Amino acid sequence: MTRPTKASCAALAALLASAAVAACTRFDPRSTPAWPCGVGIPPPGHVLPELLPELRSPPDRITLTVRQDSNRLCYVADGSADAPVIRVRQGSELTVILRNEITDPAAIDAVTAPGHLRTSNDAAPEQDGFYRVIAGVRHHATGATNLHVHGFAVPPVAPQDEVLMTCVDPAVGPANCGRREFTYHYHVPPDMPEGLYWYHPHVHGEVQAQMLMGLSGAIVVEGPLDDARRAAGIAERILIVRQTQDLDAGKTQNAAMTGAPAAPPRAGALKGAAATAVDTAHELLCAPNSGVDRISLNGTPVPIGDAPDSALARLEIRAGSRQLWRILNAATDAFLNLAIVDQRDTPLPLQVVARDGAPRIDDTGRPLRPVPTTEPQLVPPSGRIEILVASPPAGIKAYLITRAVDTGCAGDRLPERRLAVVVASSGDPAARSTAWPALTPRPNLFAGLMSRKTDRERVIAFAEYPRPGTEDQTDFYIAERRPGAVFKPYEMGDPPAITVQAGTTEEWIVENWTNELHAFHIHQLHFRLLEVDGEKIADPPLLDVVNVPYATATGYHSKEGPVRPGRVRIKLTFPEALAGDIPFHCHLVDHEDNGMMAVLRVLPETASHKASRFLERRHHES
Ligand SMILES: [Cu+2]
Repeated sequence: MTRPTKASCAALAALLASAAVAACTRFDPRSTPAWPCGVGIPPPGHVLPELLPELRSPPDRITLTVRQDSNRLCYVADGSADAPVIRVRQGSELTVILRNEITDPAAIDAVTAPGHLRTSNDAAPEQDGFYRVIAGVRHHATGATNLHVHGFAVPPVAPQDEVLMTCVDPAVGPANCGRREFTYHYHVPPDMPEGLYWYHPHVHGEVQAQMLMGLSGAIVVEGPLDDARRAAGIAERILIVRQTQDLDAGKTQNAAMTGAPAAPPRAGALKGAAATAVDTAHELLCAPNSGVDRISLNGTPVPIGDAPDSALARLEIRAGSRQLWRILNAATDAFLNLAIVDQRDTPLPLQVVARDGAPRIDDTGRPLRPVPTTEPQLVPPSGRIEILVASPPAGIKAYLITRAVDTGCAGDRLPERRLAVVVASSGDPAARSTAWPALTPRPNLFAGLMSRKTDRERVIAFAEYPRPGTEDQTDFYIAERRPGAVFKPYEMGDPPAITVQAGTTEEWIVENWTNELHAFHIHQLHFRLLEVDGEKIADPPLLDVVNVPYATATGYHSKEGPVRPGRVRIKLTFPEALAGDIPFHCHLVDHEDNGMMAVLRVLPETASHKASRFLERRHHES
């Protein structure tokens, strides 16, 4: 097959003619010197390639090479630039050799380059009683990359999931990391929940750019549930939603406010008092939102607005049977709100069996029976959902859609979109009505969390302020609220914001003081979600990322202004096996890159602490 030259392709595409574009887009993921990230775009319904242990030699080893083709980046494995699904077994070893062959860091920098303002932004002023706000500075992309295995309960220590110090240098550009290749060795714990995880780069400051350019892939961690599922005849699909564009990258939004300006602090009353309040008067304002960002499903662009069914993935389910769909939201800032509907938009039931790689189980490890629901399922950026989908009734065409999401007045526009057509494939008369396998309870690493005593409660706040100066950019903050706290955007090398002892258990109230949604994520740990905006959650789910509702304007004035923050309450424990420096951050990665990140240090349990916990337990039991 002769391939079109890069120049002719670009020129033809630019000059119009859909036929010419089609000729240029014949999909071939082979990575070659001329086409490092392959050529063309995958056709709708593209099935992702898999790297199974039995196909690897040696079976526990994978090489991922990051290659670049102007403004695209790709993970190349076995010569293919189509990021592979990595499948591992609970309790097994996984080795990933990461090579960096990035040739043009400036192209990465350009993806999130800020615009320039005509009038400069002021810094948030210092005021008695309010947390001091320190401005951030722009990070220039270096082309260094690394690998985060999102959701993995492995230590935050090299050569496992360490992202604060471990990186690999580009082929061309600065050599800050001191190496162009790094070998990660992960010991997947036998009691890590089985389900859908994923990998992506985590070099602070350029995560968004590298992900938008193409770097992300799925990991399936298998265990006995998968054996039972296969035995029950339930087929599986892996669907990855990526984002390929962020129209607001680098842009500060400015317009009218949500509510009235904050009441000025009463002079004298707060004079000299330690800061205890969030300044809402100088926060980032509402934004009249521009366009709609592009997303893709398994690499195929998802249309905006009406599109023929032929532009969508066609997902067939054998009549009378069910499939397990493992769906990853690898978008940089787009939320998904998934539903399956018929042609008249009537929702069809689906069953949620897992979230964020954790099957739905109670605190003792007993599986919760999947319940059919027609409610749309919100999946924040980086979240995963695993659902059982029944074949549509005969003659009914269904759609996998994402419902519109209200992201707040400073957030992005997320209209409803169709992702795929769902049809029953014609008859296998012997089709069994497949039932989700019932399993014997198997406590995982986070079992028993709910019954543990809470040792401490903390309040963590999200805030965002326009960055002072004429660069069109925003500073984002995550900070523990304590008297005298200072809000400072995270920079590499910053000391830990919070230090805890391994073996302790805490509840965190995460507050959102901004006009848009944020997604709280913590590495290494799954937590239980207890409350959202004061409402208790039934069967608190085990998650590694949670949406935090935006703040709302209220009539009343407090010191913090006429604003009530969005709030979630989570419970988390810090296993000894995961001791180390654990990042937590917003997973709208532009926010993370621009400061909304911090580090939790988990100290190994001391002998005396262990002894006192033992005595405490004995006391409880007696
Ligand atoms: Cu955020």
